Amino acid sequence: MLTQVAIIGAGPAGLLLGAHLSATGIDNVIIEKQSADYVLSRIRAGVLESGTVQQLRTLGLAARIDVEGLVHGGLEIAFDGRRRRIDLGARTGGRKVTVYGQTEVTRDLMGARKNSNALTIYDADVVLPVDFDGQTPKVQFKKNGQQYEIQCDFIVGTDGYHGICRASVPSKSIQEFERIFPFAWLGVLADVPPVSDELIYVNHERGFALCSMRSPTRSRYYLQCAVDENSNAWSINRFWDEIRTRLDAEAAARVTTGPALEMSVAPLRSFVAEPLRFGRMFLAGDAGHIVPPTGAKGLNLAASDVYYLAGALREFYEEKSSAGLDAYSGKALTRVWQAVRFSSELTALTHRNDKASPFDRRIQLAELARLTDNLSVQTAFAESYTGPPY
Ligand code: RFL
Ligand code: PHB
Repeated sequence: MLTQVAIIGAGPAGLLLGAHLSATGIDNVIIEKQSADYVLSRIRAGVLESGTVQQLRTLGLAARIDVEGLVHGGLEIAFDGRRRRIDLGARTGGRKVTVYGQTEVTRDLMGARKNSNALTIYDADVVLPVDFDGQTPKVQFKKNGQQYEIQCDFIVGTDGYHGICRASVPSKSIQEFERIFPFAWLGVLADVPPVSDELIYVNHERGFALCSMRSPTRSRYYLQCAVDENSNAWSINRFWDEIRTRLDAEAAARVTTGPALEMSVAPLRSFVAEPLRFGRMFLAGDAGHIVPPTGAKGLNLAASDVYYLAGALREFYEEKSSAGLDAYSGKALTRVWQAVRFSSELTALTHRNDKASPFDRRIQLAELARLTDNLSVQTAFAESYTGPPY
């Protein structure tokens, strides 16, 4: 097989890149190790920056998001028994975020790809990027026991944190930066109305909590828990009790409980690989970097990487210029480190740290008061939360 760009991984990063390339007539193939149904069964992100939504709109893929997406102009931060609103729109000259599940973004992208001629190979085994340090890179894989090879101009690794692309780079050519947080999130998805129209980020002595949503009838809640927490040890009633305990009385009284559609534990980690280019192979999305979910940046960074890379590939094919490809890694990493900084800071601000002294706890509360009382601090927060323009 022959193609111009071989994309490894059909998560949101791979599918969005495929959509951009197909829209500019660049031939591309996506190779995914899971089935399409499995990819759609993963419950993940929920908050989209306007740049992410704008990309889907430009590609003509926002019909559903424009109807079903919930545009949020603010959020609440709860601590010390009180709740304070941050007006994202007012602090940023009108920038807002859209609550729309990653599952739905993926479904929209998959649907569009199905209607185009672009090839997606699901259930591929032993996927391997090879010869990306030379002029003729290839992707090898097995499907139904048969071996295949795709020759291409470029390989893009959008195969997530555990993928094969970053792992295929010789260790001397890559530098990795990592921070593992000493806690995790226990998440529940439930078909109950959200506690509020906007998200509530809660700092409580017992640990962080987050009240989020997917629609007016579907809620997403998270509780800070131990890294080795076993979700089987949690009944849904225990979960709801703990959510109510971490909320103030007024908000707690508004929590609607119900059975869990999904309950799972996610670790919190920051990770960045540098660079994001190795000869004719590029990394984008979680394959190159991970942030703790607190700042809702992971999917949005995957989208900004793809925006830069798609533009660079278009420039390469249409204008015969490599300048964009040469600049990709630096440009993407600049934005990535800003998001890593923001996500780490917001995690430290909102989570319980068992090693914190009473002094540290007082500083944390003072920081929270500074954020919620001071408009210039809110402006800096709101700019990061809504995402700087590309
Ligand atoms: P993905 O989604 O992991 O997709 C990678 C794809 O590659 C496939 N793959 C392979 N394919 C072929 N060969 C191999 N060897 C392969 N190895 C892997 C995988 O099967 C998969 O289909 O990465 P991508 O596309 O870069 O997308 C990144 C996002 O999924 C991720 O950053 C977000 O979900 C992070 N995240 C959030 N991001 C936000 O922007 N806003 C949020 O509100 C938000 N909330 C979250 C989150 C992540 C969470 N978890 C579970 C870590 C909340 C949670 C709880
Ligand atoms: C979610 O709805 O899954 C979500 C929302 C906001 C975050 C993280 C996750 O900061």
